[in-house]
Amino acid sequence: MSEKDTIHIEGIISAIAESQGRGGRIKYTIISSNPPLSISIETEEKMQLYSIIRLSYSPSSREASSKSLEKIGSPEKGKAEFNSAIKSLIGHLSIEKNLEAMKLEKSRPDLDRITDSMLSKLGSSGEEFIEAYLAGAPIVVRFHNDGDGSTGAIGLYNALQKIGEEYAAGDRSIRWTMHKGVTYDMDAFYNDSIYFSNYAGAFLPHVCIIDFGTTIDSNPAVKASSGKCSITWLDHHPIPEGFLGKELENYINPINYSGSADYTGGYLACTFAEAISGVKSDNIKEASLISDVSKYADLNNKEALKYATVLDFLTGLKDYTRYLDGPITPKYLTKLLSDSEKLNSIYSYANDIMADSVEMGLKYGKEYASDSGVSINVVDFSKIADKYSGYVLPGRYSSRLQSHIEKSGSKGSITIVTFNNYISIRISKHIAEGIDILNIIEKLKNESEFVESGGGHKEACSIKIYSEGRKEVLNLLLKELHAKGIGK
Ligand SMILES: [Mn+2]
Repeated sequence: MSEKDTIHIEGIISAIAESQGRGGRIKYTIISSNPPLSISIETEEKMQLYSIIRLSYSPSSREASSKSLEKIGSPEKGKAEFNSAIKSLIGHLSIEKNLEAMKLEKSRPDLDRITDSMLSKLGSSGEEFIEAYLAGAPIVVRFHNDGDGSTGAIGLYNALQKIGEEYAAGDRSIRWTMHKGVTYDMDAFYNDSIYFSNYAGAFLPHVCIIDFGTTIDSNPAVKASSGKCSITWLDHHPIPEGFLGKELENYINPINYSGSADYTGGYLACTFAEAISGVKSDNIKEASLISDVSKYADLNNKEALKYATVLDFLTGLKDYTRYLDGPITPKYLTKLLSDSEKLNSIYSYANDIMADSVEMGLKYGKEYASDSGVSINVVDFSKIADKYSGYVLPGRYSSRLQSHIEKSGSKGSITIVTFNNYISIRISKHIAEGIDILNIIEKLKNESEFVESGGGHKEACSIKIYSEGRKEVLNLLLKELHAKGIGK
């Protein structure tokens, strides 16, 4: 660090993290109001939370000198001044201005209307999140392992990069985790708790959940998190009765703001990210709509379609290490999406595999035609899983197969894909009402001891079964459909 561009900064210690991995060194985060900055620095020196300190800092190299630390004010004094210091720093992000700009945005009227009704919530939750981030609280971001969840993580990552470039120096404690499954369960919570240990600070540690978790199975972790960490929860799934997460201060779901599940999780997280940073991620947002088969999806947006296909492909792999040389993080994905050669090659590969597997499904599947032209196609997914081990999850596969059948001139279709203890069902929109598949599933629950659970939407749902009863459940399901005059 050269002497000549060094300035002296005064600030308040807002976070202390001790870690064995640092060889006895302690990481401190310091909030300065002038210049507005959050600095993380490592030293062996022992200091107290809220102590006021002076240190030398080089704006050009964005480095602080750990040798220069000097205590100049007591923790009592620092604590009394801390609130105005952090508010002054956050003030520079001009979240209010971002929200105003978003209000004027009218490129997607249907979606903008929902965004508008969420704006003040996005602003207040965003402010809490970014306060914790800049004050050095450890953060875990968990994003769902699909195109929708990963677009949300990318949007948030890009926002934090921009804010970090302007207002933060030194390492942040943030971990990005691709999350399998739809529950924020106790395993995940314990895992996060370990990451949060050895930390003391002005704010609680923070978990950000993107695009999953709205189920009563998350309730134990929601309860356990109370007082231990704050949760910013960005999800768009239907809220079941008794789900405790919806009571959390920073639970945001467009369903509660005159929207529906078609306002996707990734779209929501990117909008949240825009509120705190002003960074727009239009094609990434659009990709989330395509990935989640939202009614707002614009399939003519070729760039977004490419992103969605590639992200769906990579996040659905059982073993992505065969394709990538690093873990799936938003940093990695951002780099990949901007590398057009790599992007194009994965895109065409993903399309080829999908086309092959759809062809295979049609070839080996069983078709039940009916006079009306509506057909039922039953496909055993295990053959496809054998061949393309690791790619294509059965649920996503049934969506693709269904849309392929619909496009090839059918008058309507019911696609049934079976795999292990799972049956995935897709039904064409115009016949879904008459079939009332959710009612059929309820019937099957009573009729067969092999049905464990089931549910979803009228056009897309699944049944969890005990695999030894697959044949029985499938036959009962077909019988119900035949009784409605389909496939017989
Ligand atoms: Mn989603």
